[in-house]
Amino acid sequence: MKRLILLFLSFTLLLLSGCMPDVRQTPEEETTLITVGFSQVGAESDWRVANTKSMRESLSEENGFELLFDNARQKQENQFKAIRTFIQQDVDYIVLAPVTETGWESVLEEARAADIPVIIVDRQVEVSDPALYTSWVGSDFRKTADEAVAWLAETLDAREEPDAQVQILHLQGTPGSTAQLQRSAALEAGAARHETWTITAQLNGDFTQAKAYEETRAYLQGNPVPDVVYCENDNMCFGVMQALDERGIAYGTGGVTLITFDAVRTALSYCRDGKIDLCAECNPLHGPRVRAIIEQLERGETPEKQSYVPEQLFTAGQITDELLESRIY
Ligand code: GZL
Repeated sequence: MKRLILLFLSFTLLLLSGCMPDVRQTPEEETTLITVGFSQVGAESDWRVANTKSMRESLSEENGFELLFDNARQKQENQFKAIRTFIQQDVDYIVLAPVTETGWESVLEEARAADIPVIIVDRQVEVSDPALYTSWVGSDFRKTADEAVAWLAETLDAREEPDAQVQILHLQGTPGSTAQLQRSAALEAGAARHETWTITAQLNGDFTQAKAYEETRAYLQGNPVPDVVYCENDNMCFGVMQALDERGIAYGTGGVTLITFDAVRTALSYCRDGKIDLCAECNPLHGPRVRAIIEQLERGETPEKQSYVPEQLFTAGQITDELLESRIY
């Protein structure tokens, strides 16, 4: 009896803490809704919150879906648990936003064995058999990052002393995530092409403002102020700004050059105000494409294996009040 009470209490605690995936409300035979289990990375950034909102709005009941959502709190283990729970609940589709690229073989094999199609969104998975997932929706991370590095090269070349040494502080996102791997590779390739560029440190900010602030604050206590800070997402850039503000260090126009990825509305407004020099967009609005893919599958059609969302670079001159008002995220 004691064990039963303990079991009930632990299940209740898990449920109340939000650490459990949503539970299917209607048995398969009693609903016409398409049941989708969505394993989301977490809520670490403004980008992630916008991504979740886009998925919820597209995979809504009024659009014919029952969405079971799980927030993995940036832990792959939690995503494994969520996917296995979705399989047990016999969902019609699984959507996975993988926290990192590796380690997905066995759980995707389990989904395939259960005959549940898996759609990958945002970051990519590294699997031996690409048939383990039906389709992927996301960004061309490397292309956008190469464009951001090219912008930095052009900007530095236009300085009064184009051959002066450049110290670059690099704030990296979650290690092993596609966004981190590709954005880091672009900067490292840029530094290899420009002998005056030095990446002074690569700090892991885990795509969060708090960790980026702590790492940058500690870095500044023992190192000279960098010329450039390359932030692999906006929330880490906000943390860097916080640390620079604390020391009264100017940034943006006339100060430390700040480059950031995502281009959420807050970052764009800083960019318009000359506080951030470049915002490289990373479009989180995957919901409509995932809905379209599922509807294709429901019609017996074969969706594209990969589909890229549109994005661009922003500098101050392009950012008007109208553009800011028009932004969905
Ligand atoms: C990019 C996405 C990254 C964002 C961050 O597609 O994986 O994760 O750039 C988010 O804001 O945390």
